[in-house]
Amino acid sequence: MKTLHLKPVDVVEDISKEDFYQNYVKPRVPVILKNYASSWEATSKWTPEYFTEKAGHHKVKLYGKWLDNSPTLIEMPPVKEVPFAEYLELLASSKPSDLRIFIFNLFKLEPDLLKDFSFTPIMDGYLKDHPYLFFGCAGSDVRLHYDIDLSNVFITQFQGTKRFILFDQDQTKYLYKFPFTTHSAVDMSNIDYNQFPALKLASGYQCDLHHGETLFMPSGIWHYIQYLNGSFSLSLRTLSPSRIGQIQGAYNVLVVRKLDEFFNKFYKNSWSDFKLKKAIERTNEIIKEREIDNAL
Ligand SMILES: O=C(O)CCC(=O)C(=O)O
Ligand SMILES: [Fe+2]
Repeated sequence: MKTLHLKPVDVVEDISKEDFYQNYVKPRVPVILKNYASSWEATSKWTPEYFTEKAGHHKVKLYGKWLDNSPTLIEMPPVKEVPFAEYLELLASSKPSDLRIFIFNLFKLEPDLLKDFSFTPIMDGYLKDHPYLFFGCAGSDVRLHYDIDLSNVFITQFQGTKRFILFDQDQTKYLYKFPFTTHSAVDMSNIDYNQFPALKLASGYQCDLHHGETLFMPSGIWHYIQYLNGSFSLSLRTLSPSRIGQIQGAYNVLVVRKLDEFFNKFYKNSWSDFKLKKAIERTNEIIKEREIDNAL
């Protein structure tokens, strides 16, 4: 990733609600919060062994590498379903694997676990019914995307380290976004600059998130994530801070996604081809415009 322009993410120990709002929420700047989860029992309690004992019998759906499917698909089909304990054993073994579990609301199955953390009152508007867990084996990654509902995310890391690459919404023009989705066409684990040259113009952030730390990802921020070793995260969400963001988020979920599903069903491969072609055309247009501006 040598040619990407990436700067570090701010790190703060403690911050007041007001300063957090003014410096990070409002301007949509990501930040690592060292102490967001410092009073949580979860940071010492939650291990693969603990989850195995508590919830190992539940069946979980495992997902593989996104590029093994059509890259324009929003919903990836699971590759298999296994007892949670079996997956946790693989995760803890440190063996490289693409297998992940995402948007997992284990708390519906095991509500006791809700006692192990709290919604840290640094911000209002938590979506308290939607605490999600994300698990990934060593070497797995999460494609470059932003969250369709445009919520803010507080993502707390457990057991290992994850690397994040982030881009503000104003960088979307360089990121080969598929129309009707919030996903990029670029494989960030191995960027093909011949196919996606505009990536060289994008500027973003990079950070590594370690056990017990929380990354604040503001509404609409693009994120690409690599699991450097087997680990998991808890993600807590709050509504987009602006009314327009809330309406746009609801519209994305209720209208844009549905249209994409509809066209996928009816036009299948030609719809995917169209989306990829558009993603490339629109972004490369920006490069052409810049070249023309520079030549004038
Ligand atoms: O950490 C992951 O596996 C994905 C997290 C993510 O995309 C999110 O919280 O929005
Ligand atoms: Fe996400």
